[in-house]
Amino acid sequence: MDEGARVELAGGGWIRLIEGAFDAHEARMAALLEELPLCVEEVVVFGRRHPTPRRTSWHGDPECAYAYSGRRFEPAPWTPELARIRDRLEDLEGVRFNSVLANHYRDGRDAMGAHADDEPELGPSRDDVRIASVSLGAPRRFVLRHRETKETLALSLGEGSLLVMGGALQRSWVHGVPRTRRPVGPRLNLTFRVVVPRLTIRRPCSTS
Ligand SMILES: O=C(O)CCC(=O)C(=O)O
Repeated sequence: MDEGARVELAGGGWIRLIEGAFDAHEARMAALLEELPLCVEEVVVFGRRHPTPRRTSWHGDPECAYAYSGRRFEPAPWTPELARIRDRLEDLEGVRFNSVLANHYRDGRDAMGAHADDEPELGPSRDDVRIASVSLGAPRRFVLRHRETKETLALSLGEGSLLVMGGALQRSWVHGVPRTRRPVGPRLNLTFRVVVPRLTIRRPCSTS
């Protein structure tokens, strides 16, 4: 894959990987690990509660609540380092991301199962969802799989890298970070998103 080039994928989605988009990654990761209220959340899968195999925290503008895996998360405020990265992404991408999910993988046992970021909060259409994923710390394998053809694409997301996913990728492909038996150090991943705040439905006033 050409550094920084946009790669079109089957089904109308695309990805772009920029290695080393963010410098000073060790200091950034240390600052973020201090600032973020990371914790192991319980999610509901097939009616059963499970602890997530990683630590997470959800941040954003006040109206950016987000629901996934049977839970609804209210956003914690932007921290100084998250806001710096968000502002840099706005310069790079021309998109004002209003929320971010932080995922802390403590070692190779921490992982994220195959899924698509296709929650209704990301807009009415799954054909144009932009996600900017910033990785700090140990490189991990990131695997994309086409829902129908099962074609797979594996990337290594190294420290300071930026992976942008766009178009209809979330409709046609799933992605995840598999467990590994290799000894790997901690990694912090930040997936910046644009949440469309829920519309307030106003009932017409009674005229009688
Ligand atoms: O850690 C990663 O690179 C993936 C994170 C992810 O898929 C997500 O936050 O939805």
